[in-house]
Amino acid sequence: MLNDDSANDMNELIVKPMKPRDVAAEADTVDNSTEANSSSAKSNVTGQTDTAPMDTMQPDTTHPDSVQDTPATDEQSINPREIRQDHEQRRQEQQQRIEDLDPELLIKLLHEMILIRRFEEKAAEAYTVGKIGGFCHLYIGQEAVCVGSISVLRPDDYVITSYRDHGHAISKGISPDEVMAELYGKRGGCSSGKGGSMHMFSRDVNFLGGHGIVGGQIPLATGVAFASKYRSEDRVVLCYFGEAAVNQGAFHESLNMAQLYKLPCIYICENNQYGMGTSLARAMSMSDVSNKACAYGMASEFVDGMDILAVRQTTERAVKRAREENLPTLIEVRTYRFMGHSMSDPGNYRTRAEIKKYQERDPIKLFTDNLKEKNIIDDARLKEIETNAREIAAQSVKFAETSPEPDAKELFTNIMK
Ligand SMILES: Cc1ncc(C[n+]2csc(CCOP(=O)(O)OP(=O)(O)O)c2C)c(N)n1
Ligand SMILES: [Mg+2]
Repeated sequence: MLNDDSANDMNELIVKPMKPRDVAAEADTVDNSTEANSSSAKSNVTGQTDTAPMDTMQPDTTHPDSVQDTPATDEQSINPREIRQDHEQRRQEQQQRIEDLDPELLIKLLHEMILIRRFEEKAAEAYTVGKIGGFCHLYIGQEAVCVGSISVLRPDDYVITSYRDHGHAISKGISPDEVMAELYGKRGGCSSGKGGSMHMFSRDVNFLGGHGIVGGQIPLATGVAFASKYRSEDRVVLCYFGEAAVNQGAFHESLNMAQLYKLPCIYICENNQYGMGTSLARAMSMSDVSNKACAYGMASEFVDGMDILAVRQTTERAVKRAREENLPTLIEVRTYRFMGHSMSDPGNYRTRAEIKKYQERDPIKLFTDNLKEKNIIDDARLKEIETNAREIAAQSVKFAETSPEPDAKELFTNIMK
């Protein structure tokens, strides 16, 4: 059990009743730290990830995006038996899903997750030395969500998300070069260097942003789904947002309209359990997000966001419902961000033990270990994937650094007059 007020908030949040499919999330009540040592030793892929950015980042606590809340809490108790059961269950569930899928697809999914991880580590480095300015919200820990869900889309389907958008942009098909150049504010960026981290955009690949207003993208997605239906295009919209956006009126108005008008929109709540420095339990009266769909008679699902194949399967069902029946779905994906809210977050509101517990469930590590166990990849192939991802990430930095600054006259283009 956790042992102070803020920790109790967290505990209350994670032991809420789950639907049968969600058993994996129930194990959040135990600490995995004993597993930490054995599991990180198993993988080269994530072993290098765990320490690098966490230790090198120096948060700017004077930044307006800096978050301060509850002070750090103590260690949590450990129940090795529950930890083993939890790990075993997660392992078995994903291995069953692996059996149903084409090995090359599985490898592609792993490659994409690793690429996004390495890309963001490079972005963090560049931010730390002042080459990237402004806001920068990393997605590290949540990669299974965008990669798993976007993998079931057609290229002409739409994706729209919040400011935590680097992973979604890459998954939807914007090149890492263009995403990195956008982070650098350079002309080669996908928004010509005028948007920065929070405003990735590409009409070519139907990626409609990158939005800084919490929940602002939800009514936009609803409108895009309306347009798709109105034009009989059978294109679906994946709309991502954090759990804090669920408290916005725009979320409720959008779900009501989407169900009423039968729109092909899939609302994906990436519940990483914190809105800046505030835990979900302190901000939401009824924290079962997927249940909120009941108020609108909408289909809903809850899924473990650390299992890429579970996310993929759930989204596949929702896409079918949207494409074939013009019906929306609310999906709650339980996930966790390993880094601060943004690069300026000193992270005083959660313990190292809590972060470590979730790092043990790293979606890349779970998937890598399972693919190895099922003989889909071996160490040599994994090394190849890792090397390739690092090369692409390094190349994106070169591209961004050599890309020209936007022309001064660009200050007066693409603005409302
Ligand atoms: C309308 C609005 N209110 C407040 C903010 C400041 N703000 C930026 S991010 C954030 C937290 C959002 O958390 P969540 O929706 O859970 O997404 P996460 O950052 O966890 O991905 C807040 C309150 C904002 N950008 N927009
Ligand atoms: Mg959140």
